[in-house]
Amino acid sequence: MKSTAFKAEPFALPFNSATTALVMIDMQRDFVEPGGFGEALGNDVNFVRSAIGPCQQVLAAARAAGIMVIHTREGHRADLTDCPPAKLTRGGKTFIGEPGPMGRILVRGEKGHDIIPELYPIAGEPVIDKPGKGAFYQTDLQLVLQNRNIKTLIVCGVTTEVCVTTTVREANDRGYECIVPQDCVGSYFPEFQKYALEMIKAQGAIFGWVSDAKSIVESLAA
Ligand code: TIU
Repeated sequence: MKSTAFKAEPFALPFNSATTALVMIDMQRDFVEPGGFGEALGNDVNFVRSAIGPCQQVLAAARAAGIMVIHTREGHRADLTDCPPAKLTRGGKTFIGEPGPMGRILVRGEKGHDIIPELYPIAGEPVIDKPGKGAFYQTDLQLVLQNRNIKTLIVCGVTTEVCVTTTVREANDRGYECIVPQDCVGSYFPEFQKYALEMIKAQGAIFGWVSDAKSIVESLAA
């Protein structure tokens, strides 16, 4: 059992590899490739694609270190019965469930809903399907973490100010210590990226810690 600390802001975060998990949030085609939900909402997906490379580095390091790896996907049942009507029309138009170049937008089982090939889960890595922005809402994520005695979460993915920080806030209230590598999260809005990260680490790590892929990789390999 290894015990060390992640270099982070506002201060180093001690962790134990046996009780640490990597949570890869919503690295789905729908958010990071053209023709998906993100673009339908009016966003330029090029802003979030910079996170893919650093996420690959952290994912490889997590697998090599043998820490738990969990992936999440935002999306809905094909009949949309789990999609709140208020979410369906968000953005002023119905996108969810509509046909697109990668299948029905944000619908489970469709090509656009799946995780990008660069970060595809391997056997033994749980995939959590979530109907909301937070990964704990209406999912069994907490049960999965509890059963493995996980205490520390490395949270990567998209988008920084939406699903990543919603999940960090949910996790923080449940007693998990979250660390976010800043280059492993992406936003369609550079200013939201900056302030979302600042909000996490402000006030003495009010929600969690902020680090970077290089530091996480080094710590996991130590
Ligand atoms: N729109 C946006 O920035 N994000 C989402 O709708 N979902 C996630 O962040 N995954």
